[in-house]
Amino acid sequence: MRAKQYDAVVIGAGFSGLYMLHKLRERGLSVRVIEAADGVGGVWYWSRYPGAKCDSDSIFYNFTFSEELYKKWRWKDRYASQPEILEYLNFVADELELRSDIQFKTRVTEASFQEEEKTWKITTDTNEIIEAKYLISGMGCLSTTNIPPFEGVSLFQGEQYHTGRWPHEQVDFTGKRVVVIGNGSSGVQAMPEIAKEAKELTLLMRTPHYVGEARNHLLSKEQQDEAIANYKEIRDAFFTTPGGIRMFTTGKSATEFSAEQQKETLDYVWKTGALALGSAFPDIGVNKETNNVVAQYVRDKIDEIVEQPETAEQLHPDYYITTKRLIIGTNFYEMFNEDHVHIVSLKDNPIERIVENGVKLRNETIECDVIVYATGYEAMTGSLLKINLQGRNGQTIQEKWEKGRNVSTYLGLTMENFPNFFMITGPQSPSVLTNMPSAIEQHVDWIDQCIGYVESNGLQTIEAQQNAEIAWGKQCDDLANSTLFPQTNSWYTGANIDGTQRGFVIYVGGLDSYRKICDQVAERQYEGFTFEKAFQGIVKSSMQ
Ligand code: N01
Repeated sequence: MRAKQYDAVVIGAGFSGLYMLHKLRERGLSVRVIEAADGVGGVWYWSRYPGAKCDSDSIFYNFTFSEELYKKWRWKDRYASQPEILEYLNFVADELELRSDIQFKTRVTEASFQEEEKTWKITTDTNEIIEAKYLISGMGCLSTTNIPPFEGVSLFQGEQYHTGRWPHEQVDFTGKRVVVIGNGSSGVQAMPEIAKEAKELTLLMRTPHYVGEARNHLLSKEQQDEAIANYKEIRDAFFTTPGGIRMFTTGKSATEFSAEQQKETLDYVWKTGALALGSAFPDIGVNKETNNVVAQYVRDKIDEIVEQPETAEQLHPDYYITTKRLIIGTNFYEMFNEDHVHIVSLKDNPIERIVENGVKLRNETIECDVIVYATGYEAMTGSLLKINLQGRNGQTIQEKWEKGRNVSTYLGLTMENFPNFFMITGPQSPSVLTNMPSAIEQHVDWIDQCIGYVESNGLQTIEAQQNAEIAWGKQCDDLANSTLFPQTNSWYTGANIDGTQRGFVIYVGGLDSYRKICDQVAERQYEGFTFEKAFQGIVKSSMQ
């Protein structure tokens, strides 16, 4: 079979893939985006569970690279719902006329670097072979769903759904007994909606989490106009803030305030909503005292809201707040005051298996008609490890990363032995600690510039140097180890997936600092990279 040929193949048609396609096409390259779904949207195509919303203020949850595009769109809600975000991404695809270069219903199964031709040979599940000089992953960090390997899943006689692979048709919970496994962002958003219909709703909870208030509301015409008028400020936040988003902050440690002032500040955050529990006192991630002030505030709020003291106690989280992804919700704690909503702690009573009529725990069986797995994702590395990706000399990514236990990248963007391969929001970049569109724009812009450099210098390949990769890994580890993050087992550390424990693979220094580092690497003629030039052999940039 004759291979199709493109300059670049991009995997995934979510935020990352759409913008990457647009940039490379503007550069005059031929690009093919390969997408498994039958529409654009990435994770927002699949996560159709009830209550699914973003938790960044929606005015920041969009592209800012084009003022014209930004100003053509108006968000309806403070936090955009999944249907609205999907609508937005379809709008982007239409405005930029992207669809003709996207191949839907196709999954990349294998990609291997061809030493002689200096190209990537990409194989799909539709048995196509595509060759491209550049291969770019736009698969994101949270797209491969985690369904824990419970025994007996196929025996269950009722309905079963995963929040990250929700059916397109509305699921009717009316009069049904529903079990939800998991109370991360997805479970917390879905449960209050499911509780409105279900006869009984039981949360099977492994770890209680901190849930702040979202305070969603419709945006008024004035608020929409203001967002549009503030384009420059919004874009500025993408560049100059650690999270790529403007958040409320006092700019000081909680320890600099009296107990009354701390409470006043946190009352304000609770009343106004958003993820600001994590930003009100910027040392929350490094100072145990500050951390405990905010954590205790949430525990007190739980006691205030939840009427049954035993239930409130069960819901008390005890890890350092923000070391697992902070969650915001609507009516989450209030929901437990309803007679038909129950909570079962899995702490001393773990799930043993799924049975025909429900979930068998060590001490009891919870009978139900529907099981909702809100059990999250094989975060950070899952999607990349699913593809048989082979770099130089046939080295696979599974080998390089020791099946996810020893992740190693340069800047979270590239890897030694994998020339001309780029990751958008890959591990060891700021990714999930930021407003995702901000991180995506920065990565796509950098990759686009880098490809421009390779092309304009007549180079065949660009590849991370081993020493640059080692130094980057150390920088990421040192930064993470100066915070409280590694002290908690979480999906940040891969601890949610059996056997994937791997340390903390996110750059915690903030998107603003990270951007400066990436820009500096580019300004220094791609410091830390090696290039190959046709007929002239290998050219090394500095940092050798
Ligand atoms: O997944 P999660 P999620 N037995 O991994 C539990 C983004 N997101 O889909 O904490 C029993 O956070 C697990 O328990 P534990 C956002 O970045 C954003 O909710 O590991 N329970 C946990 O309670 C978010 O952080 C939005 O002990 C098991 C839950 O399942 C990320 O996606 C909306 C289990 C999984 O929580 C993931 O969120 C939704 C087992 N074997 C998602 N395995 C926005 O608002 C797992 N659990 C933008």
